[in-house]
Amino acid sequence: MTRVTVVIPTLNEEASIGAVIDAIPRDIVDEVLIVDGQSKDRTVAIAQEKGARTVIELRRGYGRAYKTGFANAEGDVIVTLDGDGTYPAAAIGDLVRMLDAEQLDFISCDRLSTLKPGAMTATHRFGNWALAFWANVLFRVKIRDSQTGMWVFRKRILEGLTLTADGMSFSEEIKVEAWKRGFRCREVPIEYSPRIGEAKLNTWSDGFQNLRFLFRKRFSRKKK
Ligand SMILES: Nc1nc2c(ncn2[C@@H]2O[C@H](COP(=O)(O)OP(=O)(O)OP(=O)(O)O)[C@@H](O)[C@H]2O)c(=O)[nH]1
Ligand SMILES: [Mg+2]
Repeated sequence: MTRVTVVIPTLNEEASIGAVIDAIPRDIVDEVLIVDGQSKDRTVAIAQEKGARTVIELRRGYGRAYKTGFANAEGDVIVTLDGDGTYPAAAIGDLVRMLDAEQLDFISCDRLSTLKPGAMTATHRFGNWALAFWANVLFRVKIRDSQTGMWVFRKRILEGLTLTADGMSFSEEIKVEAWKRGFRCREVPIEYSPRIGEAKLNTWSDGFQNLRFLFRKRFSRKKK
């Protein structure tokens, strides 16, 4: 039997984390693992009340939190989500079944194909387009939504990926790596909703950092 772990990094998501965990289908998901960056609010208490396992990662960063989460996940299949209510947890069952039925290694959930007005600002839409454009040019891949934070993948592929980013660039890096290392990857459209609670992403600094990261990764002399 395939075991499924949902990993969610959190930083002050008390307004939404309870509803996010409640929406996860427990008939298919064996473990919900919260990687908390020492939230100052009730995020961890709420997650524990809802039956999630929690680990604390004091080192800052979205990518850092995921690396810790993946190392602690018990499942053979890992599903990722934000703690802010933007991703459709209810779709997890269909996505995991698709991974198995189509014998895929990595599904990246594409927010941009079916984006509703209001779910993403025009600036973020442009940033997403620009970052995907450069990822595709630099790494000769074909990814529509390079920044989505919802992925469904087999844990074993992590051994074959070189994941260097500790910040927000982790999201584009894991996709570029999965695609270019020859794993069976697919993008599947999902519905994306407006965020609940305060954003941790800084549009301009994270946007430029993600762009710079792509160039650095591509042209770094170290063989990665
Ligand atoms: N543990 C941990 N979690 C983090 C950190 N930074 C962000 N997160 C969490 O990672 C998830 C993604 O961060 P968001 O702020 O939603 O970033 P985003 O989705 O790019 O931006 P929005 O579109 O505004 O939601 C959220 O659940 C955050 O709480 C961090 O440094 N440590
Ligand atoms: Mg988010």
